[in-house]
Amino acid sequence: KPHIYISEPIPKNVEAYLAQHCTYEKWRGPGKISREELLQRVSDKDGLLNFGAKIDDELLRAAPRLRAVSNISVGYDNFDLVAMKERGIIGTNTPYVLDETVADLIFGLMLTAARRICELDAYVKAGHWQKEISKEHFGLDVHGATLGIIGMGRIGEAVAKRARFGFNMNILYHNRSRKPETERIFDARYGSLDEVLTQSDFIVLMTPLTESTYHLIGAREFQLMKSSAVFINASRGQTVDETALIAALQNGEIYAAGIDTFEQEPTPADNPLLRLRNIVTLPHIGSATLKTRRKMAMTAAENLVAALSGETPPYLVNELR
Ligand code: 8YV
Repeated sequence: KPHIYISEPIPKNVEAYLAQHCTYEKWRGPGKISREELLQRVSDKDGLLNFGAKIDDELLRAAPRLRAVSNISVGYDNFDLVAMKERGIIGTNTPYVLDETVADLIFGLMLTAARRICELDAYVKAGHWQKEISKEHFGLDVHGATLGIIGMGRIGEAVAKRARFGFNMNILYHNRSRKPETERIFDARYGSLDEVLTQSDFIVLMTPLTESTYHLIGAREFQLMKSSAVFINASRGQTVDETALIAALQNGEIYAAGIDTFEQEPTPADNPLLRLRNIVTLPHIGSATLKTRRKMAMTAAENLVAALSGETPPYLVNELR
């Protein structure tokens, strides 16, 4: 049986499934496994069930027997694809199971930022609601507005579905390639990046992090946005220049933002972004419902078992095919 390392607590049924096919060691906490500990633990393993750790030369050198890394995530920007390919390491992810859950959260951020839900919740709880609420507390409508989606993958489409059919929004999108079927279903219009930035009331960034999307949204892009725009990022923090986001929110270049991901995670407590009124912040929980995280763990386990038994895993990442 292959010997694997489980670097994150997983549901019992997933562990039981893995036990049928592999021998394993697992991280028992407390907290997240440190880099040093992980490097030690993988030294005699054939496979790794991974939660966000960087899979690079350093780790691969520390793990001479390693044959497969299975991410419990759809994103795989943590894979050094060149280093993995060189050594023939199999890399897998967990698409599909989290699309609707992440889209729910994105909608939550849109509504929360536009209607100022967190800000006004804090206002009421602080006992400030002593007089009538007035214009200075009012927000923006989500329904009927124009939504610009940058990165029309599966999650982008799940957002478009909610926007088009639940909120009667007009959909504009930018993507590496045009998607005729998506345009037909959601009555969506394709535009250049700049067209999406200038014409949208809500901008949802949902691209994977790659060399070409690093800081895709920076000072120039925020300046192109409407001053009434609401910007949402639930992809990866590094797709946005966080310093430029802070400036845009402070200078009124945009109305508000909602973000689930930061350039550095966990974000430092003294990040100036956290002092701003017009931003809603979350600790990277896009896929974090009990049900979806269970499904992601099982999908990742199935990927790993298949990879280590010589089959093509269900979700081998494209670049490593
Ligand atoms: C992950 C995510 O759970 O799937 C992704 O890409 O961002 C989350 O759902 C998180 O990145 C941990 O690896």
